[in-house]
Amino acid sequence: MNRKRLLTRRRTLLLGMGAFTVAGGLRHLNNQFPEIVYEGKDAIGKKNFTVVGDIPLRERAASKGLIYGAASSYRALASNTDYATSFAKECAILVPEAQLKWDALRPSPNRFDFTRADWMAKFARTHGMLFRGHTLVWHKALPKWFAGTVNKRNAERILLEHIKTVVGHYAGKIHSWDVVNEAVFPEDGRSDGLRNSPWLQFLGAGYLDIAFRAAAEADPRALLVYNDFGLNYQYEEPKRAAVLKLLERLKSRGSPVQALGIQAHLWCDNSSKFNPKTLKKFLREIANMDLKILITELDVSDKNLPLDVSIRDRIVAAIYEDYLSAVLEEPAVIAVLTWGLSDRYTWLNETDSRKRLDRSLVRPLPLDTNLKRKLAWNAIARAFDQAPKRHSEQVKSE
Ligand code: 9MR
Repeated sequence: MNRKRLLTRRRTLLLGMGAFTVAGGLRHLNNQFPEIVYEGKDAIGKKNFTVVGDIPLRERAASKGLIYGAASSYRALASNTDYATSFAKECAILVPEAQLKWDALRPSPNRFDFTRADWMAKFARTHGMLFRGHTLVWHKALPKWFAGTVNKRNAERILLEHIKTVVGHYAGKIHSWDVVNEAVFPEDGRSDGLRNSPWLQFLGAGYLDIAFRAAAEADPRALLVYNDFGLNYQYEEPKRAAVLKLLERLKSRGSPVQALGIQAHLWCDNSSKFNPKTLKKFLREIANMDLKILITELDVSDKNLPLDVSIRDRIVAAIYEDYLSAVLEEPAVIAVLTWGLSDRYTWLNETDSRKRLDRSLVRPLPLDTNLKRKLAWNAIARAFDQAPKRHSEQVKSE
């Protein structure tokens, strides 16, 4: 359906007390309930998201040369066997949601604790899943001791030691590493678009080169990824431009970045629309730099949607399908990971919940809290089923 028809077929959802149409926006009615208009394909309409068969997502993806998987916490996998079973059934790759971050691995400046991360690596191996690393360099999830210990004089040594130890620990056993996470933040006002993070303050822009080189040295087989958010929506053009600039700079200096990770935490409101054309053009530009692309943290927040679960699930599913069918047209996209698998375990219930709205739980992921497949699962399955087939040599794996 073309854009014009899409607009004319726009469906309006009216909530709360009053009713008025918002052209392309979300507005609060006397601070009560928001009104949403989602202009995606048949979002609230007739579409029933039919899927053929009950083949799990990992197999549907694999049949197209794609990898599907998800993030999980250690606690969820280790404490809930039904969840662990669903995870192994649906996912071909596991990324620890927190257990490979500095605050998890570094209880003190001189000690590394791999206990939980190793448990997860073993879980992945036991169930024939790839294992993915997140993340070596980030301005968040730093241990308490970091601020009082790391400074301009020792930052390079400490960073190199961290990368050598952690990447070395999983060398040959890991699919890919988010070497640097979220280093671009045009809002900080620098001409190169880089975030004014502690690493930048200690080491200058060269910290990214240092990190990618050290990671390549510690594990020449892992795919080395630059990972970031804010790359999908139309208004995020400055961030896309700054990320492209960063990747070009890294490549021109011979730093071994091999892929872009696009987080894709999506949400539902009309000011946040993605334009498939713009998005695909960006993906092509990345691919033309000889980089692979991974969708690393996909989920769809329903916090602005009405209480009615059936409406929420349809809109969330429509966004999954619209987004994935656009990005999977780009052959350089080799993997899709959702940031969680079941609504029972999602960061959005902690940080972006409906607490101030109606206190209901959010439903951003493919399985519900009882591990039942939702329309979002159907939408992902449909997008994989429709995706063009990749050539197997494009997918780097163990
Ligand atoms: O989902 C993660 C949450 O459980 C952690 O508390 C938090 C801090 O470590 O990180 C969350 O994951 C983030 C990811 O590491 C980077 N992109 C944004 C994710 C959601 O905040």
